[in-house]
Amino acid sequence: MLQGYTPWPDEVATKYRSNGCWTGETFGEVLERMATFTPTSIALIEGNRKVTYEELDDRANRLAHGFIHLGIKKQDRVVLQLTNTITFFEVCFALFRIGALPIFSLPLHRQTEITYFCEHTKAVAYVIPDVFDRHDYVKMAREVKGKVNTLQHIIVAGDEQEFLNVEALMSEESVDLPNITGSDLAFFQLSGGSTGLPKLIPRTHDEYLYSVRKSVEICELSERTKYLAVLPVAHNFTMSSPGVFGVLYAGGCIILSPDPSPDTAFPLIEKEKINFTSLVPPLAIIWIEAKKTRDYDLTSLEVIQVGGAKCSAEVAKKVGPSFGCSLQQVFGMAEGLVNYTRLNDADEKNVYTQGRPMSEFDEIRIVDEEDQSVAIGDTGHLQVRGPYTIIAYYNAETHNEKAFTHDGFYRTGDIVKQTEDGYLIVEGRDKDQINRGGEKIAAEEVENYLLSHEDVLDAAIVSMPDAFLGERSCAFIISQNAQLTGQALKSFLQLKGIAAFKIPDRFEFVHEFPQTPLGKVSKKSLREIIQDKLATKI
Ligand code: J2J
Repeated sequence: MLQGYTPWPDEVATKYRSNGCWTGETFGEVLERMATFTPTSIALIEGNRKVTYEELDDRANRLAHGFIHLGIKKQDRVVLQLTNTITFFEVCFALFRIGALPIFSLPLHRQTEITYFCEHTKAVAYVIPDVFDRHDYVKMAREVKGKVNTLQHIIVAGDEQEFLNVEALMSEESVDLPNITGSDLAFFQLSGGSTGLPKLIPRTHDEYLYSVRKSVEICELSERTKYLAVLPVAHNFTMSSPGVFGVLYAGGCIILSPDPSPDTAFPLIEKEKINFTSLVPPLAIIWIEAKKTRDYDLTSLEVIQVGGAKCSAEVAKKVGPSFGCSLQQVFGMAEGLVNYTRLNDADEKNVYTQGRPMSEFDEIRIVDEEDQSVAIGDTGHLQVRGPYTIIAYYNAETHNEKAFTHDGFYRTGDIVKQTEDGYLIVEGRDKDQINRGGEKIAAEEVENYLLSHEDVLDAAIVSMPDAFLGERSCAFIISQNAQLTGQALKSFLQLKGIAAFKIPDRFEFVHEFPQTPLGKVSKKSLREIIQDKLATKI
């Protein structure tokens, strides 16, 4: 058993097996099955390159053999930071086949985050593109490798320089692959987080495949699905709700978009006759606007999902009419629970709610400050337990005590209310997080980076409302250096190497922070201060 991983209690596992949620199948087996049933169907399209199910299966196998030759073993951790490419899938399924555990980092993560993922998991390998979006990942990997002594292999898709090339690792020489079962760990997802450093979410084949299978059913994916992946495939939404894994499970075709802009995505929709895609709310706004002035045939679109952050009713109302398709709201989390509006729901549901839990085995509770259930229709804190919601983060004992209840419910940190017929409406959040158009920022993480600046005495980050992104971040700073500027702090954070979306949008220099009656920093008051300033345009 991997140290730091809390396995499912036996009685819970037995329950989810006997009620049919967990089938024992693994991701490696799913691909093998699809390669047998639909060998010549196209699984993936990236630019002019197309890969069939049989080819994907074969290349994942050859890479699995290559990884074994390299010495990567079952349960070894591998930080995977690939973009929306076919290679992502080859590496991913190769790792699944040998039971090594990918940590799905995002393309925007930089050396501070990657170093942490590698150190925290004692990763043996790190897989990267050479250059993407003008960022040199090889250079970054060199720096990370210099700091992390467990890291043995840097594997590059593209110009590998002194490191290893993915393509060259593909091996014809067959070796025995380890036995992988449904209850084995499959990978780690990243939590949006609220405290300290990002938390890692361990997922088994059983639980994740259940969420994929259920999502496929609800979203009605089939071999005729043509899914455009515009958001990063490594994110839980794009990966499994129903996402790219859902498409592969259903035998459909994934079209990989290198970026989410309408100028890239619209021509792909026209050319490949895309019928399903997933967006975050700000992207939906951009697409709606762009549609007015661009003349592409987008009539193949059947469903546009919007999730990751609250979709305002004004935007939600426009999606269907703008694209002549259905809107599906998705309210999910990498920790588990996913809610969908259903494809045959009335407009009112699609526009005003964030959907309802996907599984009849999802147990949700909406509670007050004392963990007591509130009446239906009242607002409260959302807690959840179920067949695909984790019961503990990896290696985070102290945090787990707070994040989960004694009876195994996950405290989502979301404030919601429920309609009579079980639909959820997201009203807010009690976690110390900023949701910047779907990208999550853990306030404390960024505060700690700021506190490492010699002139910063204290830092507090809060959200400020934004018409486009929903929220942006504002850092309140206490410093004795009157010369210190927001720009200097931005450059400091950039140099430190953190994802760009975490860099505060605005800095406010103050002499003290407002306090709560208990003497803690009152983030509520800080939010009010910045809201007032924005309202008066200071
Ligand atoms: C309001 N808040 C939302 C929504 C997520 C599917 C879809 C999204 C995610 C995701 C995901 C929201 N309205 N529609 O993993 O499988 C906020 C909530 C939630 C947090 C989780 C999936 N959809 N949110 O966004 O782990 O605060 O997952 O707890 O990144 O995003 O963020 P994340």
